[in-house]
Amino acid sequence: MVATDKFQKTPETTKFNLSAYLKERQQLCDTALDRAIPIVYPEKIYEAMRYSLLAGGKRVRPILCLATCEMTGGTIEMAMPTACALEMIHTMSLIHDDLPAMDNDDYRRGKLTNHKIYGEDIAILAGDGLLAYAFEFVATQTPQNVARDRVLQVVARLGRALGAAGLVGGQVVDLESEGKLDTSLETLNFIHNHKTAALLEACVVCGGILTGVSSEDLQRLTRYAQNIGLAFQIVDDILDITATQEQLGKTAGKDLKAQKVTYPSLWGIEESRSKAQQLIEAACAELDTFGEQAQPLKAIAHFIISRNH
Ligand code: GRG
Repeated sequence: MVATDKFQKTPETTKFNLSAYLKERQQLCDTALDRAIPIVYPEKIYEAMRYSLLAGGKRVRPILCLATCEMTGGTIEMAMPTACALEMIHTMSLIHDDLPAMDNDDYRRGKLTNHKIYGEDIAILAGDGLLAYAFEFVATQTPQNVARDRVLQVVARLGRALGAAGLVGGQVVDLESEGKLDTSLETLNFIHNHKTAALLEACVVCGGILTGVSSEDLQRLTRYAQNIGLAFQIVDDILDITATQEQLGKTAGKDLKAQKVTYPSLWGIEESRSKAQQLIEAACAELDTFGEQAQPLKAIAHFIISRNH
């Protein structure tokens, strides 16, 4: 897809073509991820890592990172290693989330889960391999025109987003809340701010760190990302009820079965949709200061609530 396709000229204005943009970016990310992990000895672990990493997926996280870097004056080349690392980290979290000791799921991204193909031992190690390699990849592959102190900041942000202060912490509280139908909205927000929004925030913030944005702009990017992060999860909860296994590429209706409190179970589907819409509007307002350049990030925010998978 050529870059000029991203903007369709209309008489009054320049309209952003999100589907062409997403298709182009998904292809760029898929190619970079494919090249990032060649198969060498011991082949089994590289095959297991690649199985889940290249199984499809919307690539929302790397695309957010690339889009933020470009919006703030950087290039795709500057951000691609960080974008790939974010997708490696996201994929490893999906592999571990699907394990019998966690959510125990058989399908992910329309395919059998990693442990169903390679066994639990290799699936755990495939996740570990992707996690470790993500950090190595950012540190060694980010081009030299990005100052090393920025790379160091990215590494620190990634570590914080993943550990007990981020994904791991959110997952722990999520596991503890299973079967507890009296889980409060405060706890639900804690789970999803950590389990889902923290990584989405890291995607956007790291894109800005790579170009050295001001602390004010970093605050704006953070608020944009936190809002889209929560909206993303609200939509995820709605889709778990309304979408089919074919659309989702994973088992549908899992939250109800696991007796999990979700946004729709607290607010109902319509109210949840309207809250997600409000969050997206608030997110986009944070980017007004970036003018026309913010079109991709604003369009991605709207995609997050209009998606059906
Ligand atoms: C990070 C060290 C470390 C361990 C992982 C298992 C775990 C700890 C955390 C669970 C994180 C998790 C699975 C959160 C759910 C996030 C979410 C909404 C995933 C779905 O994302 P999509 O829709 O999926 O972007 P695709 O397949 O399109 O990428």
